[in-house]
Amino acid sequence: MALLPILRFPDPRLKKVAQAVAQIDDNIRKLAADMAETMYEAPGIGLAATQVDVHRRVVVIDVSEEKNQLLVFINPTLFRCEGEQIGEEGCLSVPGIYDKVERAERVTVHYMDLEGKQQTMEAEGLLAVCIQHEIDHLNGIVFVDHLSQLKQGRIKSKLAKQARVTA
Ligand code: K1U
Ligand code: ZN
Repeated sequence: MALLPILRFPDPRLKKVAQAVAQIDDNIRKLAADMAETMYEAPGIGLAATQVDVHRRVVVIDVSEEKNQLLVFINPTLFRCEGEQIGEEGCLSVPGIYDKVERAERVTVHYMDLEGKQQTMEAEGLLAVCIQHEIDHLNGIVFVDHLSQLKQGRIKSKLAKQARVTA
């Protein structure tokens, strides 16, 4: 397995729309394993392939306390969204920035598992938020795109300042 470098906002590659996976092969299995290792090491509760500059529709998530409930979603699509919740989000591509985003409270997601079987999952709360956040990444959307232009400008300045300090 390998740790993968994570793209930082506002890298334009985060805006690419990922392509569907036609078939699960060794490349996709290795990508999912490397993404899981990268997510756990960061640490984070989710990661989309877009964030590691691979533009395929692959997502890994683990919202468990013990970090032992890895979920791998291939070609996830939101089938049903119900209710609303507003919660604080972070993003491994936007380090140190947290802000409130409105999301659906409950979602039904269709996806393929690593065996190539079509699956349906119902999720609510943090898992539902994380699924929506990661599918946004596959569509080239970062959580800060849900914030006002004013906030986006402030976040870009803050990240540029951080980058100068760490350079
Ligand atoms: O997609 C990502 O960048 C991962 C992101 C997922 C996410 C977090 C919060 C709300 C929605 C989606 C993260 O994992 S940010 C880091 C984080 O939330 C966290 C880190 C350590 C422990 C617990 C949470
Ligand atoms: Zn993110």
